[in-house]
Amino acid sequence: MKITNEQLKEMYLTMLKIRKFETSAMDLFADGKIPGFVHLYIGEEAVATGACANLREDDYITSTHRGHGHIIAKGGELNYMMAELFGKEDGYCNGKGGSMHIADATKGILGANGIVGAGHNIAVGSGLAIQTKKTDQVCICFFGDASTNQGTFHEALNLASVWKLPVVFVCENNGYGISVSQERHQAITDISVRGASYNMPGITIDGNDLFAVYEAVGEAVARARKGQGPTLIECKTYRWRGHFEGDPTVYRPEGELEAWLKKDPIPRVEKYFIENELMTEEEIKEMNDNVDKMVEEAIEFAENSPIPSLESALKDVYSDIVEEGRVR
Ligand SMILES: Cc1ncc(C[n+]2csc(CCOP(=O)(O)OP(=O)(O)O)c2C)c(N)n1
Ligand SMILES: [Mg+2]
Repeated sequence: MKITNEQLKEMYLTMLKIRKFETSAMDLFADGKIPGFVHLYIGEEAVATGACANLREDDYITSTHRGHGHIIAKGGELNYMMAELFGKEDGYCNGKGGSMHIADATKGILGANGIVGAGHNIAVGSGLAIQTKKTDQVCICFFGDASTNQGTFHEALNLASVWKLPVVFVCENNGYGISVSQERHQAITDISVRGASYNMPGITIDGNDLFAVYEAVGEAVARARKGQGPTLIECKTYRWRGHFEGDPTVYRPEGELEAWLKKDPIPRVEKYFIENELMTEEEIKEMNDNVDKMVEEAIEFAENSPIPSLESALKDVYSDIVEEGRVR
């Protein structure tokens, strides 16, 4: 599949946004500015970016507890995201949801999700809605390796395949479910083999290779749009940080992180830009500086946003009224 230079630059920009948003969230959490839990996506940027680059604004995604990257890649607003992480009134959920509940109906972002395996079935529901409405939209379902041991994963793949739903299942195999390594939580190496049980194409790719993700998901999205049904794509990747911020990561074998740091997806794209003379070092630096500014602005927006009032504590708790994409 051909990628234009403009598309590639756009994808690079998205990866930078994710990396810098997450690095800032890491520092802000350490400084005590962000309450609750944060699960960072640093190191996995190529998956969300390469996958979502194949989507239109009216397509859907479902996300996970590690959702910031998916949301940014599908066009989520950094300001509202950061304000939500801060627990502030101008956040996506008015400060009541935090990192794991960010959704944006205007962008087809059907929500981050703190329940492991819950996104699979939401994706199937959205696929059924698309099929019923007879449009050519698709839904990408993002999920982790450990979630493929949940019953919901199997139920979702089964129905999506039987009904030929326009869902692309994108597994982010980062090698761990919390502190439990993949070989300790399942007896297979390649999760893509699980597609065979449902007569669904399943492939394994290098999840740190932006081009590979873009192409594999692109083909799956094209099949889904034509009504040819779902695909399971396993992206092998690694989370650089602990499961959540504060996790001491004592369970990692020595040298494992260091080996994966060498496979950083971002410099790989920069190298491509330089080697193919698509961007100069200066242009790359300028783009980095611009993204730094965007994230700084988001932090300022979050800091200036008020803490939700006590009177609003019970407001919207059961509401599903969506206005401008944000739950009001
Ligand atoms: C239904 C359910 N069971 C258990 C948990 C606790 N839990 C939170 S994240 C997680 C591991 C998820 O691992 P994986 O799916 O590989 O995603 P990753 O964190 O690696 O991105 C578990 C068991 C939960 N949130 N929901
Ligand atoms: Mg995992």
